[in-house]
Amino acid sequence: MGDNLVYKILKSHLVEGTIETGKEIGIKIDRTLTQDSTGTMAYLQLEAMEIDRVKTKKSVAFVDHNMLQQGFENADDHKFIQTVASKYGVYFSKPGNGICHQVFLERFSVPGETLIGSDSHTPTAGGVGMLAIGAGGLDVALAMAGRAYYITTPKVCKINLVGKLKPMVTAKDIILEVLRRLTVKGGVSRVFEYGGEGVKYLSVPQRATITNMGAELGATTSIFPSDERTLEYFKAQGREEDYVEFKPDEDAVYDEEITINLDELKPLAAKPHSPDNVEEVEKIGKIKIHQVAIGSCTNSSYEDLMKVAKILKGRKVHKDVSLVIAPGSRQVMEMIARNGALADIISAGGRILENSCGPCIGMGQAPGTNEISLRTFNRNFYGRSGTLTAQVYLVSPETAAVSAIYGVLTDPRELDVDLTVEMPERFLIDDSMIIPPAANGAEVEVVRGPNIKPFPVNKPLGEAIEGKILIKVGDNITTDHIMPSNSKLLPFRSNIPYLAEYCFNTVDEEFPKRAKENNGGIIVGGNNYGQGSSREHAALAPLYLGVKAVIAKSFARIHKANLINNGIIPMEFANEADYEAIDLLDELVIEDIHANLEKGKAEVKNLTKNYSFEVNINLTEKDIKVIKAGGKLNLVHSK
Ligand code: MIC
Ligand code: SF4
Repeated sequence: MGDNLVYKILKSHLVEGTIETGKEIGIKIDRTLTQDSTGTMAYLQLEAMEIDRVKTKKSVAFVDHNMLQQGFENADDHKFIQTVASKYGVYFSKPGNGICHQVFLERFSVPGETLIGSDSHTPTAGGVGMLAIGAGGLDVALAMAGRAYYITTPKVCKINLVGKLKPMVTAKDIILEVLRRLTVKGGVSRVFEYGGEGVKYLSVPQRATITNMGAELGATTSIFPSDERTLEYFKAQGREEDYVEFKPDEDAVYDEEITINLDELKPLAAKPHSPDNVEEVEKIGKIKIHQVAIGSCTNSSYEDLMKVAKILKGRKVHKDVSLVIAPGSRQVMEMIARNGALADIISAGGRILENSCGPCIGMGQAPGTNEISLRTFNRNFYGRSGTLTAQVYLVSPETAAVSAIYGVLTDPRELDVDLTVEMPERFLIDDSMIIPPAANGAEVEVVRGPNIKPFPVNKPLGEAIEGKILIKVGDNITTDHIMPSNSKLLPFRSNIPYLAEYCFNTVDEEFPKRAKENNGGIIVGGNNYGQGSSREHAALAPLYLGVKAVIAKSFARIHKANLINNGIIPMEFANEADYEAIDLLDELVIEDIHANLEKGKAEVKNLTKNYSFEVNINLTEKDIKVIKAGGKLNLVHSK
C-alpha cells in the first residue's frame, strides 16, 4: 500500500506519535509565516519564550493587513514587527510587497516541506505541494522556537479531477463546487489531496486558488502534487533549485474519494453570507450590483489580473458600479504595469488599490447601505465587508470583471473574449522589499510603540468551573463574529483590553458589559463554533473578559486550538438537545474539573433550572496539561 502526499510529508517530519487517523502527532516545521494582524501577538509570545534566534529553515514576517495608517498604531506595529523579526532571524516583507500567501507562494514555497502560518489561508502554499497549515499565533511562535507542531492525524480525502475546464470556468468554480458539496464543516479533520487527469491543466496560481479557499471547508489543509506545471512556475520564479518533484505513490491509499468532472462545471457564486451557499451564476440571475472587488489571497495572481485586463480592455465599467482591484503582490502589480494591462484596467474605470488584503478584511471599500458587492475573495461572512446590510457574493475574477461591465451579475460565458494567458517565461524578480534579518540579533533594538500592550495570561485551572451563560449563539459562528475586524478595530490587534470592548459586537453589543458585570462566565455555541480566521484574538478577548469555557455542539480546528492554548476549556454537548434547554444567564457549575478532564466528560449542573447535563471534553493528554497550567505559555515557562 503506497503513500499519499500527506502521509509522505507527515512521515518525513514526524517527531512524536504514530500516524493513524485521529491520533495526535507532532511534526517538525520547516518554515513559518506571520502577517501583521496576528503577527504582533505571535512575536510578543516569541519574545516571552526567551530564545535568541528562530530555529526554522526560514521564517517570514509579512505586513499586508493593517495598511491604512489612520493613526500611529499600524505604522508602530509595522516597526515593531520589522525590528523584532530582524532581532530573531526572521525575514521581513515590507508593506507594499504584497499579501503574505501570494508572496510566500512566489518566493518561499518548497514542495514536500512543512509550513505553518498565523493565518487561516496558509494552505495556499499547498498549491506547490507543501503541507501548509493555518494556526494560532502562539503555535507559530512555538514552531519558530523549534518546537514541534501538534495535529490530529487527519483523514486524507482525494479529490479526483477529471476532464478539463471550459472557457470562462475557473479554479474558483472548482473550489466553490467542493464547498457546495461538502459545506463549511465538510473538511473538519481532513486534508484534501487533489489528483487525477485534470490536475495537469491547472497552473500553480490556479491550484493555489483552490488550496487557499479549502480553508473555508474547515479542512486542516489542501495539497496538490508538484509536477511539470510546478516546475514551469519555479523556473519562471527563478527558483528552479527549490523545485522537487513530489507525487503520491501509484498505489497510494486514501480514506475518502470525491470526483469532480471539470467538463460539467459552470460559473458559480457563493451567496450571502456563507462561502458554501453556492449556486450557478446563471441560476441566480441578473441581479443589479453596486460594487466589484477583485483581489485577496484567493484571486490576485498575475494570471488572474491579466484575464481581468483582457475582459476590461476597450470596455467601460458600468456607471452604477465601483470596481476596485488590489493586486496580490508587487511582482504582479509591476508586471501588469509594465506590460500595459494595468492601463487597460484604469482606462476601463478600475480603481487601483495597493497590493494588500484591503477590502477583504474590511480595510476600506465598505459597500453602501443594502448594496450588492461581488468579490473574488474567499469569505462573505455577515458584517465582514464593514457594512452590515451589504450582500456579498463570492465569484471568479472572470465573473467579477464581466459583471462590472454590465452592471448586473453576469455569467461570463456571455462575453466572447479569448482569455488565454501564458505563464511568463520569467516573472519580474526583485526581492528588494524582503529584508533579511540582522546578522547579529543582539544588536537590534526592538521598537515598541504605545499601542503594544501586554497580552492577557490565564491562571492555572481551579477546582471547579462556575459561571453564567454570557451569550448563546447558533451554528457556524465565525471568529469574525467573535472578534470582528475592520479598519477601526484592526489597528488594535496588539491591544486586547481595547479590542475586548468589541467582542461579539455584530451579534450582541451587550456581551462585553455582561461579561464584566458577571465576572466572566461561559459561552454557548452551536456546530462548527469558531470557523474562519485563525485570529487568536477570538480567544484572547474572551479570556480578558473572564470566559472560562465554551460549550458548543462542535468546534472548528484552529479556534479550538486557540482556546486550549489560552486555557479556555472547549466542551461539547453530549446530547445536542441539551443545547435547546439552556438560556442566557443560566448559572452553571462543573465540579471536580481536573478529574473530569482526564475522564473526557463532565456533568454540568444548571443551578438556575435545577437539572444536569453531560458534556464531552475531547482533549489530548497534552491539551489537558495546557488547560491545567492555564495556557501554553505558562506551561512553556514552567518547563
Ligand atoms: C482573515 O482572512 O480573516 C484574516 C484576517 O486573514 C485572518 C487573520 C486575522 O484575523 O488576522 C485569517 O484568515 O486567519
Ligand atoms: Fe488577507 Fe483576505 Fe487573504 Fe485573509 S483572506 S489573508 S484578509 S486577503
